[in-house]
Amino acid sequence: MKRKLLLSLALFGALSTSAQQPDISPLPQQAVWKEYAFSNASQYQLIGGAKADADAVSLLKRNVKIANGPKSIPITIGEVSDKALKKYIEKVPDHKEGYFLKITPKEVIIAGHDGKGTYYGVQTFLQIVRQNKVMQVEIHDWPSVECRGVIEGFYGNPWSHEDRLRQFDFYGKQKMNTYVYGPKDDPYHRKHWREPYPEDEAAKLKELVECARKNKVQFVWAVHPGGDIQWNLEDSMAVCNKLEAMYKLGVRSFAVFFDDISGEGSKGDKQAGLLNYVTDNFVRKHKDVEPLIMCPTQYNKSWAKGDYLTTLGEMMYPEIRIMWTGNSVVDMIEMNDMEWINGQIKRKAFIWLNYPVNDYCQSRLLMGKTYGNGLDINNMVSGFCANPMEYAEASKVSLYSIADYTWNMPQYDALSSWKRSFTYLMPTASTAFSLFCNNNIDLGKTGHGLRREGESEDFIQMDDAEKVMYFIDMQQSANQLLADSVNHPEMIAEIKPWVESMSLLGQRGQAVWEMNAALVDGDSITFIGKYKAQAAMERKQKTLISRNYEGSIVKAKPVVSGDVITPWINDNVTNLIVEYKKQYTYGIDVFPVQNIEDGVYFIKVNGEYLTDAEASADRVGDFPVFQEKRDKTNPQRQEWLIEYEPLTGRYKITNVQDGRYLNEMGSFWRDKELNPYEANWHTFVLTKQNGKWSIQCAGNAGNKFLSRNGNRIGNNDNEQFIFEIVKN
Ligand code: LOG
Repeated sequence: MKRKLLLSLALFGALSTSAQQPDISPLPQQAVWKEYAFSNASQYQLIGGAKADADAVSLLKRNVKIANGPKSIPITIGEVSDKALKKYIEKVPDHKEGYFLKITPKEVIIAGHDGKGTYYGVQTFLQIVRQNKVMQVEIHDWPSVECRGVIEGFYGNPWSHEDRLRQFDFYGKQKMNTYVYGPKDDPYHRKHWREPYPEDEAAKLKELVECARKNKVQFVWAVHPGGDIQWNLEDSMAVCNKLEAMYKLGVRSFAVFFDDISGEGSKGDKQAGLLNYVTDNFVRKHKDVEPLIMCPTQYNKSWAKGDYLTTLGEMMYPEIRIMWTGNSVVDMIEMNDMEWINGQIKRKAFIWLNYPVNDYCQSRLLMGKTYGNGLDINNMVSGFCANPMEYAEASKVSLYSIADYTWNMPQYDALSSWKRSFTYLMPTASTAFSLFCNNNIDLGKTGHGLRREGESEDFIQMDDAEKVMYFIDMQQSANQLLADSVNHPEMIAEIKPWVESMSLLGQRGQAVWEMNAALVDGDSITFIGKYKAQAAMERKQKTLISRNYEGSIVKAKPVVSGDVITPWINDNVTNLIVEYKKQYTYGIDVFPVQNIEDGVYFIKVNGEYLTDAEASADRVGDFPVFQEKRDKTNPQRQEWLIEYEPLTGRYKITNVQDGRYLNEMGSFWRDKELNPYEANWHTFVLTKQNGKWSIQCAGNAGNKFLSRNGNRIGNNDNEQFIFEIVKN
């Protein structure tokens, strides 16, 4: 009884002082909160509205009640240069896009450094008056980074028109001012860059540009000509013509991309020449066009060689901005990275952050916290844009934090920003959404190497009983999210295959538990029944497909908690089967059987032999290739030992010549010390159909299939029965 009383007292204390202090995002630079000012049912009277930024005023009018009356609270609004605001000149931060906002019981002041500043002041005001009780406050606020936002620069299904409209509304609210348009699979951006957009698409782009403008977002349209550009006047003019056509649709800022190309198009001096030509003949011909942005071919340090970057730095007009992804393609950015690149290009790099983009790890959603970028680089960058996932809504978890980070870098806190995003994005299902995000964090192993910490963090610490509860929670949260599609149809439609997978994972986890209990109880019938149910759910998980519509460029097979809970369940099922087989014979034919005998085999595709071509024990980063002919000198290079691995119930494949195992990428070890053999990573599921085999990764290595890729063996998402595995 006593304890209860104490608790409610504490709660009351908290309520009276800070319950109304709202979470403002992005976090303002300086805010001093005081007591209660007025109720949110108040009505207001505008002063200075005629002079003030029109978008700011219309935003305000759309969201609060404006009426002249004795009880109306006056809002003085405008730019500091306006007469009505002159006396606040000392209060308004001397920063582009900054603003001063003051709320007292008697009046409200919204004073922008400029039009965007006023607009952002209104956005902050609206977040505050959404509370029941509006608090008194004085806010001085300005952005840390000049260009903040998003680069739609991924491979795969470009965002839809509606996705983009919703994004711009979100950017306006989150004070992000830049959107770079460069979806790799828009043919008029890259492949057919010379051609104009068809009329209907042009009309949509025009609408987008207008919507961006209203939300104070600079719409930057990018052309990607490097794949086939000729370095002649005709093509230089073709670039200008295309940009001119986009100008007519309302675009006022442009970019030229040369990423992911090779050959003639990748020459630095030619690229610099083109950018200067376009500046002279297009940009400077218009009074209202911003300096160009260019994405270089060597856009990260690991690819930098020769004098490419310094040539760009010396040759290109200083106002042209140059993009940079960091030390590698996918990397977080720190101070010394900026010092290095800025020295090379003699200007401040414009960051293209390859996160949360998942076009190279499509089975995973990257919805973890956005961490790892330095908190001191704001003066070293000319812009900071994040490349998102093709899942526009799901990307907002990270983009919310990108807004926080770029607006107020010194005070950015990755964890609290991440948590705030759940309530902001999914207010009616934030707890379920939080659990979902917690299980969709890491990328797994990819060629780019980035990993993200914290996946299913709570689960790892839990004891057995808590784990069962967690599985139940996964299933229930999934149901809640699916039901919340009433409130958030777009978000749920995007993440649905992952949500369904999470539900099945939760149910499989519960089944594992029941199998374990049945084994302890000596109940073989229940054990087999639960095993079958679990296996059926696993099969169902494998049938889930994202983006499964006609015309979809990329379809994905969802993986949830691919590094923690999925392998945990798989390993436990395998161990339980091993235990069961020691004790019982009832029903054992339902388990996967050892379907190939241990022994030495050839692995062939289309009659060609998988070969450890230049075997030598100390080579690193090595991989086998397919060869047409039998190797006469070292026949063992083409022989593979396939062995059953009892702990995992899968197979290990090693080359007979030098004993190196085949790993989940279809390569040999990268480094003997760093990548020693581990059954959880390096065993495969072998399945036979019509005389041919599929070889599938499992355990910690995910569930991709090995396939033939050129003359190598690689992994991908498609089940392929292409391997002939034949006895020597
Ligand atoms: C592409 C980008 C892609 C990303 C991640 C740049 C500059 N270009 O390796 O379009 O989304 O990596 O896969 C890239 O990052 N190439």
